[in-house]
Amino acid sequence: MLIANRGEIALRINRACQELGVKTVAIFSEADRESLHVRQADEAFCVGPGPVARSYLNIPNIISTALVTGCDAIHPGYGFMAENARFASICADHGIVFIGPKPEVIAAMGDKATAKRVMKEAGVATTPGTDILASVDEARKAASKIGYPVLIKATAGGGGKGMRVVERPEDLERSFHGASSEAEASFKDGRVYMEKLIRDPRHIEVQVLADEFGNVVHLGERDCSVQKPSHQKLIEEAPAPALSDKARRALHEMAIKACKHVKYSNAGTLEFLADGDNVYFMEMNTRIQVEHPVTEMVYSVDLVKEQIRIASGEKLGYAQSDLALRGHAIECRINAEDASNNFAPEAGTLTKVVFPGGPGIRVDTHVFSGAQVPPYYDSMIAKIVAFGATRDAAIARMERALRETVIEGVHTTIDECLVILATPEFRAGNYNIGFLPRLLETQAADAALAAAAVTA
Ligand code: MV4
Repeated sequence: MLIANRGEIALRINRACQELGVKTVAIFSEADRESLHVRQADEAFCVGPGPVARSYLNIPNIISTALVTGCDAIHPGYGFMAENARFASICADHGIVFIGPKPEVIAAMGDKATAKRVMKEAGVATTPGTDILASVDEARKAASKIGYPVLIKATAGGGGKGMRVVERPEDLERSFHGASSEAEASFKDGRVYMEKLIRDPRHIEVQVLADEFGNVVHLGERDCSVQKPSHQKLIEEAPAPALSDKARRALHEMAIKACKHVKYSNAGTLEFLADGDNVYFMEMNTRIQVEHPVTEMVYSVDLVKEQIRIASGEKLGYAQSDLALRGHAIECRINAEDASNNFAPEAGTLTKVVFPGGPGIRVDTHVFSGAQVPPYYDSMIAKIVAFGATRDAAIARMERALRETVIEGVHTTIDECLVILATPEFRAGNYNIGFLPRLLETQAADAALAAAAVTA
């Protein structure tokens, strides 16, 4: 198998392959020559210089490496090629198995308005709203029918690009054109649609596994509401701490129904917004996600091994009733970023690195003392995952593990994670997508006051 990725997920995939007895081929950029994923794979080939467009996104170089080394399959990980339907079909054209769902399913879920329409057909709850809007006029009519505030979203979007909140009719025209031109500039697709704005929802996602014979299981949900103002997740946990049994069951059932409807195969995640016990489908991610380890810990599964088994044509070896949730797991993302400076990424040498251990702790990372953090890629350098019999036990373990961790040479998100874990809101499980942005505002105001006091 060729691993078309870098960093911790490349190591994660390599580990699954080693355990399954599958030989691996790593690819790397010139900036990643000394990286761990290169050393741990059975073979490794350079596919280009540091910038992603010339290496990890370089389709001809990746495909020729797979062909020259005789690979049967490519695992894309997350990011880069993971949700690229064209790449998946190029793999198929060359007789290489792409580890993920079929290209048509990737394409359908990648178009957010299409995904929503398909999910609605499947009987999944969606946010009140429209399909693609043809004009400002149509948008105006839709908004008065839905009721303000509304949200204009880019169909090619996801992650918040090309999204505008519209509070009042007089702002509609400007927001419609703003969202559309941002979408055109980012995705070369300016089409937008509209939804009712859900204020301060929680972001809850359901993990699914589906084989190529129509068998589908869910592996519960994760709460990923602790997000930076840039929509990047910082802390995730499983199960979601504040959800009624009824809402939880509805989420799981909708996820299964959705997968059967679209004939989904391989691992996937359905993202929902939760407003109290009302849940609405938002997007589907057709890949393994960064936060998959929290699910692995509470369901005792290896999601990457399952992906490989499914892609090689095996049936799921278990039914829903064989899967049981046990305990609680929390993940903190350790990024090479300055949390006190809008999480500005930092590149450089990690002069000292010591990771935590002990009961219930899992560390997924590709870095070590002396490793370089190149400037070209995502700033995440490690994921620390804590398991406990209860949520309180998992939190206590996470705090202990974060305090054991030493990373010198760059700023990291460790201290910010400790601040979050100590808040009454997080401890009570009482947080939503507005929580971290509000906490950061408070921290910035406190810092300004402290600076003023020093000056005085
Ligand atoms: C929403 C929403 C409120 N109401 N849709 C943000 C990124 C994109 N994937 C969808 N997003 C949202 N869609 C409606 N109808 C609020 C967000 C949102 C958000 C969602 C999940 C996690 C963090 C978020 C931060 C800001 C806004």
